[in-house]
Formats: sequence, structure tokens, C-alpha cells
Amino acid sequence: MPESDQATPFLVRPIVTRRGPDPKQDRAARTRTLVLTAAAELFAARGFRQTSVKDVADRVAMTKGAVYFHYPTKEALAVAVVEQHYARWPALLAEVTAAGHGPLETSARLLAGAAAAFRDDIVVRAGARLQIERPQIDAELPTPYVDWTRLLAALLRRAEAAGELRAGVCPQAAARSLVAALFGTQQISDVLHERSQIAERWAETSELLFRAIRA
Ligand code: LUB
Repeated sequence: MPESDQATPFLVRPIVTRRGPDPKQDRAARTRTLVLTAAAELFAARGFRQTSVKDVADRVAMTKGAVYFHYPTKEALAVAVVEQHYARWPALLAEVTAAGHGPLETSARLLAGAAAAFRDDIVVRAGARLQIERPQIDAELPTPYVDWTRLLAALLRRAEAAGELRAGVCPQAAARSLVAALFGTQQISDVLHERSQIAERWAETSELLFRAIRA
């Protein structure tokens, strides 16, 4: 499978709601990052409804007007946070792929890295909550889960071609099962202990699932 297929998922779509000019100066880019991180912290902690643009502005000691310059609405902030959530995964894939393991081990390590990101990365945490709250957000958010399924199916087809997959295991079905398992694990872990135990919980589930699909 050409590498480009792996890169296809998680395309970071242009933020359709942004009216402000593309930040050319570093300062503008740094300000956007600052605002986005503050928004992620608030969205992750309180959710979309309970977060106002004023709360975000106060958190970074800016005026609402200054925030609106970069993100014209609260919905635009939510879209940007979710886009950045998905933008995390190609970087993680590149890092894991560089280790040179086979496709099945690469899949396992990629998912373990994603599980840790759900614990440690505030943008990943916020994106997960915003996707749950999609019905409350009047904006076009990326369709959840499909890019992960596409990426894992591509990796598992490579594993099948390399003889790493148990006979009879369907790469697409296995990819859907892995995505469902990680989604559920991070959701349950978030509710029960704010994801503090997610690495251990995911290792448990991953061990069972990969034992089931490994040749
Ligand atoms: C992942 C979330 C939370 C799926 O792919 C997604 O959209 C996901 C947010 O919607 O978990 C499991 C990797």
C-alpha cells in the first residue's frame, strides 16, 4: 500500500468559518495558538455550551474583539479545536512509522500513542468532548471515527499482505473494532477517572484484540 494512502486520512480541512486574514506574522500565529489552547482547556473542562468567548478572552488576558479577530464565532473556535485534534494523528503516525516495525506492530503502537494523547493532550481531550457535543454546535465538524477506521484498515491490509494477520480476519472489520474499542475505552476512562488510567485500560483491551487478529 503506497504511503500516500496512509497520509490520506486526517486531512486538515480549511476552517470554513474563519473570516480573519491568514496570520502571516509569527506573533499572529502565536496568538492563535494561545487562544486555541485556552479554548481547548475550557471546552475540555466545561463543554461547548458552558464556555463563552469572554471566558476564553479572559483566560488569555485579551479582549473579546481580539479573539474575534482570529475566530469570528465560538463555533469557529470549536471547529479549530476539532481540526487540531485530528491534525495530531498524522504526526503520531509518522513518529511511530519511523520506528520501522511491521504494519501490525505499528498499528498497536499507534493506538497506544493515541490512548496516551487522550490523557496528556488538552486539544485531543477537548476535540473528543466537542465531537460528543456535536448536536449543540452549529458548525460543520469533521465526521468522527472514519479517518481512524480508514487509516487502520490500510495498515491492517498491509499486515494481511505481510502474513501478520490471522487467516480469516477482515482488515476493515478489525479496523472498525479497534476504533470502537479505543473510542469506548477513552470515553469510559474519561467519565470514571478523567482518563488517568487510560494507558493501562487500553493496554488490556489492545492485548486481547491484537491477540485475536495476529497470525
Ligand atoms: C476517536 C474521537 C475520540 C476514535 O476518531 C474520532 O473521531 C475519535 C472523537 O470523535 O476517539 C477512536 C480512535
